[in-house]
Amino acid sequence: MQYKPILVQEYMQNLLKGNRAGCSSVARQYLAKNPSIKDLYEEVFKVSLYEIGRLWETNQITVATEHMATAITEGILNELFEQIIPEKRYNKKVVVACVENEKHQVGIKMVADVFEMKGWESFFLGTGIPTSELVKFIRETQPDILAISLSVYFNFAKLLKMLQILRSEFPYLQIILGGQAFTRVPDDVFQRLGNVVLLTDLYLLEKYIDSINANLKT
Ligand code: B12
Repeated sequence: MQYKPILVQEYMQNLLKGNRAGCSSVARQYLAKNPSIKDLYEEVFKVSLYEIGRLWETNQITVATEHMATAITEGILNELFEQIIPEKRYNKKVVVACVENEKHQVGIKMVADVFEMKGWESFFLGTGIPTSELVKFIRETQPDILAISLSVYFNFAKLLKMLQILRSEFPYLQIILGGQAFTRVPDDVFQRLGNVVLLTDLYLLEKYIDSINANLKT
């Protein structure tokens, strides 16, 4: 019997019961079989939170249960953090943030972690950062990349405004984008954003970072 579907099911059951220790145990069992935290994020945490979203959207669980499930998963991400730092470090920095008014931060936290796994220094700003403050932070930290997340499509106009400001302040800054909202963005609209890279999951992100790291010295 495949272990992955069983572990996803167990993780979901523990999430719905609010059993944080049970969720932690499932994460450890997964890593014992497959020691890839990135795969654990994609195959267990993301799949489960998408299912939580479906249950919430169809009124099968309450908002409180959805909040609890998200908080437990964020807590486990933090627990795993010390396991993800590799010995090989590059002198590279990424600032990781959400579009203004965006309240979803689990996906972008995973993005920050993948950069750390790949030897980069990541600055995770979470949600609710006004663009003017982001601009100040970028000036201070001088990152090599800015990663931005957008989950809800109704914030797309805010993203456009944000990119306009960022481009005028930092014309050469590499910007990468991701998040569920982009499944709803038609290609021609995305092309108009210009000079940004869209990466829809952690596998594509890993390939993208690997291609940069291949040309770097530690
Ligand atoms: C938890 C949750 C919330 C929490 C978030 C708390 C938190 N701490 O993050 C709260 C309660 C705040 C919330 C609020 C809302 N939510 Co909500 N939420 C969710 C839920 C259940 C899980 C989100 C999550 O963590 N997913 C797991 C992560 C790992 O997945 P991810 O974000 O897609 O990230 C992956 C990729 O997209 C990618 N990625 C993401 N960002 C980036 C960035 C870069 C640079 C890269 C490379 C990759 C990348 O990497 C990740 C790994 O693959 C989803 C369900 C779902 N399908 O996700 C709904 C969902 C996202 N929410 C939704 C909605 C509608 C809302 C509300 C409008 C509800 C309301 N009426 O108030 C508000 C909007 C608030 C706002 N202004 O943003 C919809 C969005 C539909 C859409 N796309 O437009 C969803 C899909 C639920 C649904 N099925 O309807 N939500």
